[in-house]
Amino acid sequence: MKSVILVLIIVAAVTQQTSPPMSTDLSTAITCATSNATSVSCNRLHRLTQAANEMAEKKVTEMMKAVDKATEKLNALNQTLQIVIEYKEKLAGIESSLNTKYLLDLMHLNKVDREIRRMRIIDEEVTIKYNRMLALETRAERLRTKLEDKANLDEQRQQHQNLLDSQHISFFAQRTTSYSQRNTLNNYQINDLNQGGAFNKTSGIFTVPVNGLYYFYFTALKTKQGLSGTSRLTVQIAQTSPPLRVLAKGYMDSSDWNGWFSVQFKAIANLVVNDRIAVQLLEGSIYESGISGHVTTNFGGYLIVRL
Ligand SMILES: *[C@@H]1O[C@H](CO)[C@@H](O)[C@H](O)[C@H]1NC(C)=O
Ligand SMILES: *[C@@H]1O[C@H](CO)[C@@H](O)[C@H](O)[C@H]1NC(C)=O
Ligand SMILES: *[C@H]1O[C@H](CO)[C@@H](O)[C@H](O)[C@H]1NC(C)=O
Repeated sequence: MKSVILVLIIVAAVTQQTSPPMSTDLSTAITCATSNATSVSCNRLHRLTQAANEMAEKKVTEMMKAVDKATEKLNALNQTLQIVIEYKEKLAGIESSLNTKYLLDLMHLNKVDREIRRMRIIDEEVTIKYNRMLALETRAERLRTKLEDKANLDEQRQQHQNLLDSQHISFFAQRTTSYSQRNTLNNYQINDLNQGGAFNKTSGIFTVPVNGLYYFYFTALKTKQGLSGTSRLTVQIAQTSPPLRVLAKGYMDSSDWNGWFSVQFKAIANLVVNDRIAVQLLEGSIYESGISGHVTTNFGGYLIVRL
């Protein structure tokens, strides 16, 4: 009964626009429902009811379809939502890893920062060391200059020393016995001074050790005519290394029996290494008493200056 009324209401609603006013149809429906009428109006009502049922079924079907569609859409949305959720999770994961990476980067940056600061310190140290090196170089340069100056000074000093050295080439020799050989005066018995060792007292020869200007001197006593047989005495200082070159000569001629005459001469000569200088007796004889402390024959010389 209830469902019939509902159907009627639905029919009434559906047919509202095309049918006659509701009051007529509603009364007819109630009549047809209560009395088992088979009237024309009831048949019409029946047909209407059927049509309404069909339409309702159709509507229900449509609604079900709509519900299905809505469900599909909901599912699709749910899927989308799931995807979104997954994305969100993924994003969260990415964010987390990004955070981790950020922290790592921050640590790395801190490290880099520390490194930069350290390098700046090193850089400053390098600068300081570089400046120090420059200062040292300047000092080294000054020292070099000083050393050069010192070397120059040393050279000058050496030259000066040479001048002093020149005083160390000198000799003085004496004979203690008479001599009458026509020869180079040799065998000097006394030779206390022989700086530089250039004089050979055995041969009586002075061998020039360095180029330079030399001074020589000779002194001897002429033997009396009565003892030597001649009144003459001739001696000379000569460069005996050939060719012979006479540097100085002393000559004495006295017939006086009792007189004692000393012959003296000296020479300055510019000589070169290995020149040989000696005294030669050319004539007469040289006297020596042989008494100790009474020596009258001497030959000496020295380097004045190197040339
Ligand atoms: C959405 O989908 C998930 C799994 O795919 C399911 O667990 C959940 O119940 C669904 N939600 C709705 C409202 O359908
Ligand atoms: C000195 O002269 C003598 C005689 O000529 C010679 O025998 C001797 O070797 C010479 N001495 C030196 C050191 O040359
Ligand atoms: C209505 O009529 C039908 C046959 O047309 C019958 O079967 C039914 O019993 C009747 N009902 C009433 C209440 O008269």
